[in-house]
Amino acid sequence: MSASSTEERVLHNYFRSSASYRVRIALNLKGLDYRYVPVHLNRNGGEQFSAEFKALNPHALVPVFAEPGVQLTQSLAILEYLDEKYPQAPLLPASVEDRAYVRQLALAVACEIHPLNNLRVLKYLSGTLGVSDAAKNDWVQHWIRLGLAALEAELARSPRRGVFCFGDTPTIADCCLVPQLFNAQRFNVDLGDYPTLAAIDRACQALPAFAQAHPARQPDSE
Ligand SMILES: N[C@@H](CCC(=O)N[C@@H](CS)C(=O)NCC(=O)O)C(=O)O
Repeated sequence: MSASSTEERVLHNYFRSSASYRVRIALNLKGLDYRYVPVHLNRNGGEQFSAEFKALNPHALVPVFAEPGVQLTQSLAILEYLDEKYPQAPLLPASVEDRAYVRQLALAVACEIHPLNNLRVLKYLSGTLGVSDAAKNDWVQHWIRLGLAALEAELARSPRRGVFCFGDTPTIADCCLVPQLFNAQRFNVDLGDYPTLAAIDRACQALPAFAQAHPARQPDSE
């Protein structure tokens, strides 16, 4: 059960944003209700650039998470906060070594793949640098494939892998991987090349916490 009412816990986010999707999964895994505040990243030139939103996050990026006493940006910081504040359904393993390993996997997605394909990067490529749509798609697919191939190699050989990235309960690594795989499919990257990652994705999607966090199930979904 949640410690606060839905009105007190708020997630400013966008249905298709993978950083937002990570946090929705974690909130669901922990059984925490929240108020969904949509921020449309394309409409009106991008609602993330409004003065109102930039007062919440000067970086003009979703998600922003807030509950009494705390307002946070950066999805990984939010996931770690939730895990420390609400220890039910832990998102990190027990030992310090295993926790570092799980963070390593999560950061491989969050630092090495996702930032290169963020909306503002793609807008800069096509708008400022005049890159064609075909070249922009090549860019996106290149960085996704490079990152996913490395993760596939890493996880395929990992003795710590279970049904999920680490063992048989979901961790922050799965919270990051699943949205990245959704993103990959949006950009026509075939998951058949990554059988280990695809199997983890299927295991995650079978859990209501992941299924309910899916972009297609959100109130602002188009
Ligand atoms: N490292 C940040 C990334 C946040 C981020 O890049 N959010 C994207 C959506 S996934 C965004 O708001 N993009 C808006 C833009 O590029 O203008 C996090 O993990 O929260």
